[in-house]
Amino acid sequence: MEAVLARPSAKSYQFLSFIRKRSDAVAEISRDLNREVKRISPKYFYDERGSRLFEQITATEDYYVTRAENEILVERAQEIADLIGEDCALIEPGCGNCSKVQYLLSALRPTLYMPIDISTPPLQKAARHLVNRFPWLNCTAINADFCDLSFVPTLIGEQRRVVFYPGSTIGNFEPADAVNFLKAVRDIVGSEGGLLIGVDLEKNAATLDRAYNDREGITADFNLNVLHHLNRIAGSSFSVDSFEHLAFYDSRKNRVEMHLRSIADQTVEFAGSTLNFSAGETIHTENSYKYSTESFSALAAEAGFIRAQTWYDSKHLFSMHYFVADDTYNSNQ
Ligand code: AVJ
Repeated sequence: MEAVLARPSAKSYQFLSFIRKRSDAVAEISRDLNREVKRISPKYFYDERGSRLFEQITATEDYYVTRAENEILVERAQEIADLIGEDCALIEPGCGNCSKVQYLLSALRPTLYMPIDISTPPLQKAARHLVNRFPWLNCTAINADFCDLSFVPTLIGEQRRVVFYPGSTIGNFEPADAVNFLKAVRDIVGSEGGLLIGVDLEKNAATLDRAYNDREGITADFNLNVLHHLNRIAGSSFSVDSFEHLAFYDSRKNRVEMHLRSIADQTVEFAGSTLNFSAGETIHTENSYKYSTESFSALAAEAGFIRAQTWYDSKHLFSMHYFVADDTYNSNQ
C-alpha cells in the first residue's frame, strides 16, 4: 500500500521517442567492426532478449552488483530522500526495467520522473508498471540513447533536477568519456541540482572474474546475444556458435573486459563489408571500470561535482554517492 497522498496528485503519463534510424545504428556498428581492434558498443546488448538476460544475470549468485546496490537503496531510501530534498524532477538515463527507482519513490515523491532507455518494449512495460504501482506519479518516459541528453531541459520546466544513475552504468564509459557524460549531467541539473549515482567498487580479481563468468552461463549468453541482435538489425551473417564468451579483470586498468572470441578462422558479411576473423581474435564488447570512493570523486570533480554523501552495502562491495554542483567550477578550465 502506498502512503496517504501528501499533496493533491496531478498524475500524467507520456511516452516520447527519439530513437535514431536503424541505418544510423548499423553504420556506427560497421565502423566499429572495421577498426583494427574490432568492437561493438555495449548499448547493443539490450534488445528484448538481451534485456531479459541482463535481468537474469542480476539474479545469479555470482553477480553481486545489483544485490549490493539494492541493499543500499532499501536500507537508505529515507536518508537519500532527505538529502535530495522535496519537489525534484528525477531523471534516470538507462533505466532498464525501472526496478531500482521503486525503492526511492515513496520516500522521495518527485514531482516528475523521467526514465530514459534505448530499448523500446522493455521501457514501455517498465513505465506502465510504474505508473500503476505509483498512481500519484507524473512520468515522462523517453525512448532514446541516453548519451545525448540535450532534449531534457526543454521537456522539464523550472523544477530542480536530480539525475539518478544507478547500476554502475558509468563504468561502461572510458574515464575521459565518463567525465564528458558527467559534464552533460552537470549542465542539465544546473547549480541547484544533484546526481545520485551507483558505482561498483574496486575489489579482488577473483570476485570480479566470477561476477562476469557466472556459473549458470547467463553472462555468456548475454554477451553472445549481441551477435543475434546485429544479425537481426543489419542482416549480417554472424554464426553465433563460432564465438565464445571471454571476461576478465585487468587490475592495471581497473576494469573488467568482455570480449567475443572467434573459435576459428572465419569471414562474416556485415552491411556490405566482409569481416575477416582469425582463430582467437576477439571483438571487444564491454568495459566495466571499477572505482574507489576517492578515484570516483576525483573523476566527478573534473565534471563540476562535489561529493555530499556516500553509502555502502554491508559487504562494502558497492557504493552509492550523492553529488551536488560545485559553484566554483568553471567548465572552461
Ligand atoms: C549494467 C553495464 C553495469 O557492466 O556490470 C553485466 C552489464 N555486463 N554483466 C556491468 C553487465 C556483464 C553491467 N552494467
